[in-house]
Amino acid sequence: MRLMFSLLLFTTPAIAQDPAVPTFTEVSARAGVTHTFAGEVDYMVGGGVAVTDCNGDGFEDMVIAGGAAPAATFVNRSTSGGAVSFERVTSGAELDAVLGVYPLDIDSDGFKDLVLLRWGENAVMRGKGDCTFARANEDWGFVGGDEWSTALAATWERGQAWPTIAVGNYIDRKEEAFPWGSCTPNWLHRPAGATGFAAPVELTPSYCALSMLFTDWNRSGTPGLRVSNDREYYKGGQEQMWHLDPGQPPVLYGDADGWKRLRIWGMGIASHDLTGDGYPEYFLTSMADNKLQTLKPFEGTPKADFEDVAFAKGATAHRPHTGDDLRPSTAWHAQFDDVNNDGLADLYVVKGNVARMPDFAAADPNNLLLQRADGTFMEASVAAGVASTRTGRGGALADLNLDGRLDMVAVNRWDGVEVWQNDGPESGPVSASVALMLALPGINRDGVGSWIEVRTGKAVQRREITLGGGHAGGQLGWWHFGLSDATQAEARVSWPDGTEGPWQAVAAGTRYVLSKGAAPAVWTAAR
Ligand SMILES: [Ca+2]
Ligand SMILES: [Ca+2]
Ligand SMILES: [Ca+2]
Ligand SMILES: [Ca+2]
Repeated sequence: MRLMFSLLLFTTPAIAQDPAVPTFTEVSARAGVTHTFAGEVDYMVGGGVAVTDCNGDGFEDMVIAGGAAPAATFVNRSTSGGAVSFERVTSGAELDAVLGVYPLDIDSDGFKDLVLLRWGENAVMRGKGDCTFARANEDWGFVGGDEWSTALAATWERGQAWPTIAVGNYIDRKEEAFPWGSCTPNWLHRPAGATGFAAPVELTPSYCALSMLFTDWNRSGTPGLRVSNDREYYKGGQEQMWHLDPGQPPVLYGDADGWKRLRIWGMGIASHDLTGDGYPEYFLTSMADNKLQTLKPFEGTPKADFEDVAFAKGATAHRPHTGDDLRPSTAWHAQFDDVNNDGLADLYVVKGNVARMPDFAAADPNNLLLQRADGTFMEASVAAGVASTRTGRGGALADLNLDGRLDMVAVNRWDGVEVWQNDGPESGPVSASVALMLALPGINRDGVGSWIEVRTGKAVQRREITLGGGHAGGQLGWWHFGLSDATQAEARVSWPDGTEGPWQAVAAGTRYVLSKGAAPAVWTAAR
């Protein structure tokens, strides 16, 4: 793969100015999304949402973990540009004890499937294409185990026709009296042929993972597996990354790779190439200050040696930014995406106390950190109307009504899910976006592991298509790019096999399906 060592940053306006703040309207009840992540200590972590189109109409649907209550499926009934609207349906995914939900097309039949992470046996659910799902553990040889599963990442290893799924497991759930030091092994489910999984391999040592992400951090063409771990419960542990070379057993990154020990209360991973050098940055959520990692300067091939630039970028988000509770924050789901369509990825962080921990903020508002042209972040969640102080866990940014603006979801412990519709900035220019979906024939149809680039003038946005990270939930569907005031842009895809497509013209306000060796195909909603 040709690497881009471009130092071109996004076009800086002549006069430095703060980003436009979008206005969000809380619409949960009106939109028909009524659901709570319930349960006591067994459900102190988790509470994720899968956002994906499970019935092929192009509108993103949601499956949301319920903890002690059943998981819930909401089918999107919005119309293009209309009010966000969902209908709760019976999908077959109404299992209890669900902590996390991730979408992926495991059997590459074109229908999105689900992995349900549970307190107890995990389940893979085959999607039938109409937002119904059927248990497939037996058909696909998937060992669900009997652990406290809290994290997931998936990839298609080179040469494989079936995905590899990593599952993070938390504290030994039978050790209630003295859980410290009783982290259980994470599992790696690799393919056995083209139609199922082999017996899982333990990823030892394991340190109570709460988020995992396959990411090609050094653009080698083979992703590593990042694991973010909760220091509250491990002994002698740290953050981790695994080499996962095709046909080889997993090997931990260590001193020789440049890896440095870092201990945090790791709860969520978000990644995005913020600096424009072609390599992703990683935001790691924790308690108190969060980390924003970037590669240390290097010549030639990068080492896995990261520095924390959260303070310099204004992204520590370590205590409540509003209200009078001055105790430190507790952060969970995190996601980079461009909520104001100015071409700069913003950062959404969902927050909430573990339960009633007295040393941490009880009223802990979520963050919406808008990226400025100089790469620093500006807290805007109060102005945007999304500074929820519910006990947050999972979340998502996704365009739920296909109007070209990213809407917002938060899943809350002991409280209702919140959905906010993005109505754009109250004043100032209305910026446009383009939405892209990948389509490969055969296997890995959604192109997980691809990189999408979108170019407007000298500015290039780059996005790695990953499946995992966040906190206990993931997304697979449209990929959103803000275009500021550009009416035209060019898009290019580096596919998972390393093939780089050509730059191709795309127009603002339009949706495209990108396929290998074909012109971008305009996609139009039927409603
Ligand atoms: Ca749909
Ligand atoms: Ca499928
Ligand atoms: Ca932005
Ligand atoms: Ca929208």
